[in-house]
Amino acid sequence: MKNIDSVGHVRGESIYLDDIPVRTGTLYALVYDAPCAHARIKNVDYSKAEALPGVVRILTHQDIPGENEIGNIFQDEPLLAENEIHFWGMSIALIIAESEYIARQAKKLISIELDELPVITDPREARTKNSLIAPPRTFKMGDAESAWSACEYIFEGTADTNGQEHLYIESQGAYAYPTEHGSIRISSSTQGPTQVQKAVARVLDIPMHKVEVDVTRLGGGFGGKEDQATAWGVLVALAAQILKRPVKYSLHRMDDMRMTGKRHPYSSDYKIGLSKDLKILAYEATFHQNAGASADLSPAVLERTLFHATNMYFVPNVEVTAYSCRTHLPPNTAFRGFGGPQGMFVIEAAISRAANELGIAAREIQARNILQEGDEFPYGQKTEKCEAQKVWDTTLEAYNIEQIEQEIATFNSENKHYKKGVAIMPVCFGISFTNTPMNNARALVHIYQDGSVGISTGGVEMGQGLNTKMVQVAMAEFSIPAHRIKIETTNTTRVANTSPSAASATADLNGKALEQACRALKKRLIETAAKHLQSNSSDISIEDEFVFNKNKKMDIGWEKLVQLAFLNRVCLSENGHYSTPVIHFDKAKEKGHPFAYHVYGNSITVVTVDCLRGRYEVDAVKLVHDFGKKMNTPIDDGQIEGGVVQGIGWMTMEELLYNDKGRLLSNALSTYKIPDIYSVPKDLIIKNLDAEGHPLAIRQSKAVGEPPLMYGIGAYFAIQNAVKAFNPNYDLKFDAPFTPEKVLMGLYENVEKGSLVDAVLKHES
Ligand code: MTE
Ligand code: LUZ
Ligand code: MOS
Repeated sequence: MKNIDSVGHVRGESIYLDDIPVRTGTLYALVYDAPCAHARIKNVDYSKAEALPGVVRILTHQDIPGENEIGNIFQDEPLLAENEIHFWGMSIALIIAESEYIARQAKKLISIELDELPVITDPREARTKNSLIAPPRTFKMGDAESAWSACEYIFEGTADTNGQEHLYIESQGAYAYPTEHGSIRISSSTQGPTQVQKAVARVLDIPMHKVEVDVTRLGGGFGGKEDQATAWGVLVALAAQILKRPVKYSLHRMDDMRMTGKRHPYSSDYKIGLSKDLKILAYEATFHQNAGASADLSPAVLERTLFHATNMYFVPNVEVTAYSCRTHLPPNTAFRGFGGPQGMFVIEAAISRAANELGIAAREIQARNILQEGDEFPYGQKTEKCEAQKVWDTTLEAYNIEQIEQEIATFNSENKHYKKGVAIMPVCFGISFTNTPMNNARALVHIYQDGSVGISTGGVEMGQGLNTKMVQVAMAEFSIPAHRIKIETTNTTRVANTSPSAASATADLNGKALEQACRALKKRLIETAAKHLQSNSSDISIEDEFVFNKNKKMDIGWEKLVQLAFLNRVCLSENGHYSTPVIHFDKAKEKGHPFAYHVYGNSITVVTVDCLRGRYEVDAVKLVHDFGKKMNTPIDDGQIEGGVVQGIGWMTMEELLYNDKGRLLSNALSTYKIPDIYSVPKDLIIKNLDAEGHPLAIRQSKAVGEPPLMYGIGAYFAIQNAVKAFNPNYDLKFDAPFTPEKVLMGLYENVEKGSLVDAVLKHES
């Protein structure tokens, strides 16, 4: 089934936040944000700005009727700065004007006096200074300490990954207007409407029932709108409440890039120990997460780093510790993979280091340590329906890894200035919010008198195809075609207390809630038909829009059936609720069963490096993915393609740069390079693993949103192998992204007289 939104997107008919027709009297908001990263505020002079015609009001923390607090996990994040600035771009005041242009003019008229304070941008420095968001966490299994003595080989090192700008196509924004009885309605580009609702209630000091949040769709979220859409929703609500007028804010790209948090950069240490036959006997890692200035979702992201620290491998002795380090960067936040990719990069780095030292291909180590059925993860959960070995084997066979390696060897021996490299990147990703209580959802279904169906769920469509999957669920349950079904906006008054659309679990959680609602309605319809036909409910079914009695088609179509029910005063609305069974986690012991199931996959990445220029191209990413019983091929394959390219971008070209004063230098698309059509692998092949799926996945179709991003990690190691093929003296470094500059440096380091590298440098042909 095609994505139901695709035609609207292509024609420009889909209604994003900035397409909502503007109401009469609408005012425009603009944040006045901090011009440095850490300082005490001595004085801010708004007088000139306030005097500008068209400026309606400038709001500061003093205008907040409730709490000046939007922190979710921890209460450490003011909406508007009070006496101190914690990061460059922190909101200090909100300018409200008759037009956006006037607001921008006014912003230039504000002046500030500051006492600058020392700035920390590096997480290791933050740890040394004990600047932590929360106490460190450690996951432990077996006894790494005593396992070292049994290891034949031990390797240690560091591995760093940089952050990543979400670059959702639609920037952050919100639009609020006051309604009756002191209530407020907010349209928000958020993955978490309830988060916005809760924060508005707290800041405005009104009950949640007076705050309605509505979301039509997002032009991408990628985690950047899980928690960080909240501030903008609260700001417009604050202004609308105080001024009793509609207030809108749609961020400019550079403002969005400067003021919002990103994927967390990590700086990590690893130690890996192997037996003579390449079994990983012990693994230790210490992760330093650059959390930025406040907690945001950092503690949850940190947790997922630990959950995925051993990726798709079984390691009997593990000790991994993670520090969430408070720095003076914008608070970093959820980003596709949610800390998982940062953890996986480190063990892949450790394996790559070991393979390099031992003079073998990394895959020889990888292959010896694949998770098996019943193996235990360091957090206590055991694999069940484990597809790891199967997905590993299928990938290597289906794409003939030996032949790929042979072709690369031949190419490299025949080409002096171009070298190819290959890497294998397996992925094992746990599905569920790691915070167990969040794993619940609701859906509200109305069947109207004409047989058409309206569905509301707590899930937000952000391009991932949720709405289409929800239509498919209802079609299957009712046995009716798509045109009878409409997916409504996500609205806190129709579906309350939602978890954000995140953790790749949106279709599972909301789809299962929707199934519950549809099944309850269908039961009532079947009872109606049974009564009408004087038959038994157990003999009645609905197939292809018709009632069947004892497998015989009756002259009762869907519309007639709905009419019958309505005339019999049967309730045609239902609210479904779902909470994931089985899962639990004990943070005191750091053990439990946090995930409903795992998604498995494996990929082969081949790159070509231009050894004169340091540039590279991704020739191919060939993968086998465990979709379970895939319910929508175009959507799920689209998720894989997007995820792979986004992962390659993170690993190879997207380079966030802050100066030592904490100012973002890569603050626009001219200085922050993202993948374009030329960065897409020339060959991207997706094969479905032949698998049963999992009963906790919606219609056995496993979650697909985040896992494919981690295939992109393969690009880092493939480039590394190509660099090594050119320059055998290259010292392995694990410091993503592997930008062309870094590649060039690697190609020409430690040059030996008489070597190929030396010859190239001397222009010898
Ligand atoms: N795909 C598109 N097109 N746009 C997005 O914003 N977000 C990703 C992924 N795929 C995203 C996307 C992230 S971070 C998550 S958690 C999942 O989609 C969320 O949707 P799901 O739970 O329905 O998979
Ligand atoms: N968000 C969250 C997530 O709050 N908890 C999670 O476990 C999670 N995992 C992935 C992405 N977002
Ligand atoms: Mo995705 S990082 O769970 O929004």
